[in-house]
Amino acid sequence: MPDLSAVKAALKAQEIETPSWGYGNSGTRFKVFAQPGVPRDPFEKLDDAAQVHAATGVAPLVSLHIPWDRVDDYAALAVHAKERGLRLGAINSNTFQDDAYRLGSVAHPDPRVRRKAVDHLLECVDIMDETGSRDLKLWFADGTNYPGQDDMTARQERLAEGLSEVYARLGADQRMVLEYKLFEPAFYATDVPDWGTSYAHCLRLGPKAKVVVDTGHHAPGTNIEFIVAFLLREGKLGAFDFNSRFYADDDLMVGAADPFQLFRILHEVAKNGGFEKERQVAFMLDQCHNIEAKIPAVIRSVMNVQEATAKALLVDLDALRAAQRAGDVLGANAVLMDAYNTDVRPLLREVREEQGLHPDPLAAYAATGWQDHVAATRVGGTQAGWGA
Ligand code: LRH
Ligand code: MN
Ligand code: MN
Repeated sequence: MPDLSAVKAALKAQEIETPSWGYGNSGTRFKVFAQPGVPRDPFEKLDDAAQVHAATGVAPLVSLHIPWDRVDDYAALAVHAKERGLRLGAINSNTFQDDAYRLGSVAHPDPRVRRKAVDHLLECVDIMDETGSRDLKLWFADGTNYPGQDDMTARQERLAEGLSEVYARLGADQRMVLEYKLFEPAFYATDVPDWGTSYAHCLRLGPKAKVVVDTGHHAPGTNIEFIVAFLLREGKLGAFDFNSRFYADDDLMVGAADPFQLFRILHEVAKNGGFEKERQVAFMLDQCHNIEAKIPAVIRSVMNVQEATAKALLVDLDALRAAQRAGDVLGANAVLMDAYNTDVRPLLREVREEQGLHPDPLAAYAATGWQDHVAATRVGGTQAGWGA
């Protein structure tokens, strides 16, 4: 059986990164429902993220999205974070919301548009220098809608060229993490559609380039844990963008749609050493809260990741391996299911109490009165960034 004190230590050491855009108003292309008290600028987003960290104790990092989180003074933003016990996490680039990007960004046929896109990515690295962020997170909306629209091979060439220019600009401790997505907004061919494409680019770029697995970016039925296991084996898993999906890139709370899938993913992480700090796997959320209250939704998401992590850490690996060696199909499956079916909530309550935290993060947050405070004092909250 796994050593319970080691499980607890791992749970206490876990760091989950929350997205600045999860605190802002968001919606679908049909409607954005504004909520009272939503942050009006990146400083206030950090104030909200600090509430999540205070309640859970495991969410000290916040990802930024540029230009949604553009400020005059990033060093001041980093100080603001530090004063609240937070650190600035990944800098997410945005090469998808400008009119110039109609035919793509780094893979665009026009070199002037490619220059603009690469310049934006370089600016993001400048921002990382100021915020102390380790990761540049890249996702490209690039692709084509119609067969024949552009040359797929030429687009790969342009993408590789842009990436290598940005890679060369990274500092010694900085990384580039490349996200893939099968669909949307391009509907015929996406330029980085899958982990294999991302992996191939990262491999050519070098050790500072790694793959991001966004759990909402696959075809239905994809075995995401296989991808995770493969990338960990190759030392190429850089980060997760956690969220849940029922249909497409739904960006719902992680662990809401399929907690079993989240467990299976985190089991591969646990088994393959992915929770070890030296592996530098970033556990980020990438989700939006369109109709539910935002801060409690982020807290719930953090708790869902913690619960799935606890279950993954409770898998009896000795028993699992013995059953696997013996060819005991049902026995091996039962070992996994035993861990998954364990109610880990009492364990997590204990872990939190040992950390000096309230055992119930949602109750802890509700008791702060923060929601009423911000609803009364913040007028005119900003949108998360899209859906206007
Ligand atoms: C693209 C994506 C990517 C973006 C974020 C807002 O679908 O997952 O990570 O930066 O959404
Ligand atoms: Mn994402
Ligand atoms: Mn997405």
